[in-house]
Amino acid sequence: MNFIDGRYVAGRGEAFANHFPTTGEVTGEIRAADRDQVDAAVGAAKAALKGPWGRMSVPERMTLLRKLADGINARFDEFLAAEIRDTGKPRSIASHIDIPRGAANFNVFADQVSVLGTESFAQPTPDGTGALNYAVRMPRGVIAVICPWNLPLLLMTWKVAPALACGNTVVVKPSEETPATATLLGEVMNDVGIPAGVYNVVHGRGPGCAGEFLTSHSGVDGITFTGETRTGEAIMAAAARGVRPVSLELGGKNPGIVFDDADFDKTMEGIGRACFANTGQVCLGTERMYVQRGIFDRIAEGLAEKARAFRFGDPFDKATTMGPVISEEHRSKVLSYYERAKGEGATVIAGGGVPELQGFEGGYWVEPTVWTGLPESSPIVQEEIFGPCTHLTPFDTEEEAIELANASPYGLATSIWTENLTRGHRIAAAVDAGITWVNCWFLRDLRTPFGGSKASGIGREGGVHSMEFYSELRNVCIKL
Ligand code: NAD
Ligand code: 6OD
Repeated sequence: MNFIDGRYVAGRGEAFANHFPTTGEVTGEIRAADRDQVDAAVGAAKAALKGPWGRMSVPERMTLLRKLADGINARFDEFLAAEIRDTGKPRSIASHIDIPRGAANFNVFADQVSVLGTESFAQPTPDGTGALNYAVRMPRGVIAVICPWNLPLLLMTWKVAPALACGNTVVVKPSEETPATATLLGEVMNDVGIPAGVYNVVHGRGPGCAGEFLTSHSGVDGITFTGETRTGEAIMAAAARGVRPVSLELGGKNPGIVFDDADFDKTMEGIGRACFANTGQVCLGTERMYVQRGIFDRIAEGLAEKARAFRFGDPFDKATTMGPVISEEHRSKVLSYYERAKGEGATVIAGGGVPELQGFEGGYWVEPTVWTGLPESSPIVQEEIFGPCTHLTPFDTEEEAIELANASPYGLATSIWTENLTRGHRIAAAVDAGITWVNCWFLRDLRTPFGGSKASGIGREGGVHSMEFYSELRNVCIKL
């Protein structure tokens, strides 16, 4: 159901089936919002800016944000089940990452807005009186939030929380693959007393559907998007009409760099997650590994062992450690790269196919896969696959590793594995990436700038950087 102006309404647009990726079975029908319903959602969000929400003090908004975090935690199991049914991800992941972070985002941005200041300048004027300049921070207005399917609640609240903290209202368009948690959050919004129209959800696909109706709507004052780079280009073009600000968190083909002196066990634990966590469907994941020649064989074999050790199955079962990919369509895409790698003569050191799973034959399963032996020009090494797979290339010198890492149109994230921290700092400065981890991966401090370089995005969110995007500074000059 769409959630517009505080009420659930059936969509009047296209209807399509929602699937459980673990088995492929149909779990429900999604009725997309049509253009009029998107218009109604934007209208409700616009009107809410002028209602009680627009008059609320920062402490009042902070209190509501904290209640949202508490509200998610109070219904943790419902959010967990909804996320698992939409994505098929194991509960070990959803219960440790998706749902806790979905709640934590509201607390973090409640904290952030509490210390948000502006600048002021006082100086004499030639007539001897002086002038005081001060900046005031205003919400931008109605923010369109367009989200992907890989970490649905986490990535949606990562944008909704700071947008609300700054006093905006939002219209969310979740991925058509994962509508459930955004919908459920509407109930929590009502329960904690968020005024109607502040949080709206419209469902549907992107091009020619709810996504495009929303981003092209003239009532939208800013657009924040997480998803593929190509979609980001379309959204940026839509935002150009009306000169609306955009924040784009896009795709990646992230390199990991392992040096001979790396701590083997810690590196294996880290790169095992970086390559395979969430079935490889993490934008920060490592699909290109560069490994110094002296440790190459050990790392390759260690990673292959990790790949072989995953347990597939029912995501609600605590023993399951890897789920399927999100959809039949995405599986076809991932498997097309698996076939291509074989065709190009890759050495497949683990996986490369589809696991045989009794009882889950209709699900969208792929094997975690490790390759070596392809040239850097191969699409396997150049293009974002977004599956549980990685290609390993040996290198000899630090300079060579930097050159290989940077030979990509993307620049989202990298991880560097070495016990020589001087080298860690040096390489961090030389690699084109918005986020560099040294001897860790996806270790998050939500106050830090998060975003990509090159084709991986525009802008930074996180901490004060989110506040900058979701508010506008206006200057006032007073002649004293
Ligand atoms: P996607 O770009 O296909 O879709 C994302 C969202 O955009 C969906 O809600 C979709 O319906 C909507 N959309 C598609 N076309 C649109 C259009 N023309 N106008 C308006 N909305 C439109 O991405 P996905 O397949 O859902 O997610 C996977 C991608 O997201 C990967 O490329 C991944 O790297 C990227 N991603 C990036 C980050 C990051 O922080 N940089 C985080 C997660 C995922
Ligand atoms: O941790 C986050 O805040 C974040 N935006 C993670 C993105 C993960 C991409 O798949």
